Amino acid sequence: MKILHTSDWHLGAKLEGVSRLNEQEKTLDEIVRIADEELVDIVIIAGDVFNSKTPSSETEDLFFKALSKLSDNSNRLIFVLSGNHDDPLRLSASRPLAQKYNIVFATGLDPISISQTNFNAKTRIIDSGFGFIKVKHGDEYAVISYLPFIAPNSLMELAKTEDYNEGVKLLSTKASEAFNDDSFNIFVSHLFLKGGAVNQNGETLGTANEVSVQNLPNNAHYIALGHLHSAQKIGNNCYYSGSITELRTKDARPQVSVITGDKTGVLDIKSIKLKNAVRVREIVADNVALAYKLVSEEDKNDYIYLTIKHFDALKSTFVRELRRDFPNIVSLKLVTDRDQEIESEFVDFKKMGLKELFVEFCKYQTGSEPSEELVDLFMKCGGEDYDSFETDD
Ligand SMILES: [Mn+2]
Repeated sequence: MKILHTSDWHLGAKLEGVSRLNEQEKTLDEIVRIADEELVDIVIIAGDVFNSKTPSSETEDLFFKALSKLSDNSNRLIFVLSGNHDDPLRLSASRPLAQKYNIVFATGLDPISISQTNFNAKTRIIDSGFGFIKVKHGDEYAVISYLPFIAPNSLMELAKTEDYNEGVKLLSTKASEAFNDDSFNIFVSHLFLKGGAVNQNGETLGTANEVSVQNLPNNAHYIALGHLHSAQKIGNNCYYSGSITELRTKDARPQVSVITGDKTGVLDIKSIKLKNAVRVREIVADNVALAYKLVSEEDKNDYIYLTIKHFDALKSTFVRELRRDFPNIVSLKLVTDRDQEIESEFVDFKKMGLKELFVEFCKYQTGSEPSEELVDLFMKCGGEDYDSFETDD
């Protein structure tokens, strides 16, 4: 059986206000081609389908079109897990319709109803229960057990424990009781694994909600994870496929993983780079002339974060030329010698108050300014009650 593992699509994500929907559409087409060429039977999307809990209709449209192409006329099973960026209810709104097309949304642990399943599909669900589905493909079987992203407090409540790690262990162990000798056993989750690197430089980030490898089901043949954006292996069998879009300057080159396995375990793992994913580069230059040279040596399709370290204000016309000739520069920081002050031509969110930030957020989401009433209402509510997950991965 062949599985394509991908995660962190972050559809609708923008880079300094620049839309990346066209790029993401091309990347998704590339993933469809890979699934076809590699004769993939099951596609696993391990969370963070969308960048926002309220994706635009354009973004949702892109997602549904991609699912429909990926499903190979319902013969391929598509398993979608919700991540911390997804709204579980919104993500699974199309569940009754999707199931007929062999698309499964795992947004909670309650057994998924399989009554609407297309039993004629080449790869199809034959059983489901608490946190798992069982899949049949020819005379082979796979069990997919899963733990979608659940906010730490709710997860601990659900597992009846006061320790997050313990909660993850209890729930994922229970879901994985369905693993069987006759099946390829896969566990899917969206979480921060201890020791995981947050970028291609291998930097790690200790957080309160990181999970130790030993708390994930040790009887899984393959553990398919989402949340960290650089592809990596942790422990014996835990894999992050990484994001399909470079979202920050230090993100690794996007890829997907194709896993071949059977009831004896993993037979082969292949990493396939996504060529349509645009690179996000960071360039630091001493002066304007050097900046011009360095940027011109880069691919014009790459996005560039440029810093000029010794900027001479008298040469600001050169900056205008730079911007004109290289529209792919998405961020420009100018440091002058006199005071080492960083000037930026772009909006600096860090310097904004809550009210300004809210206005910017509304413009980003809807494309227009919010009404005064809405801004007032937001400020009255405090506007700070947002359930974040410590990192924005
Ligand atoms: Mn993510």
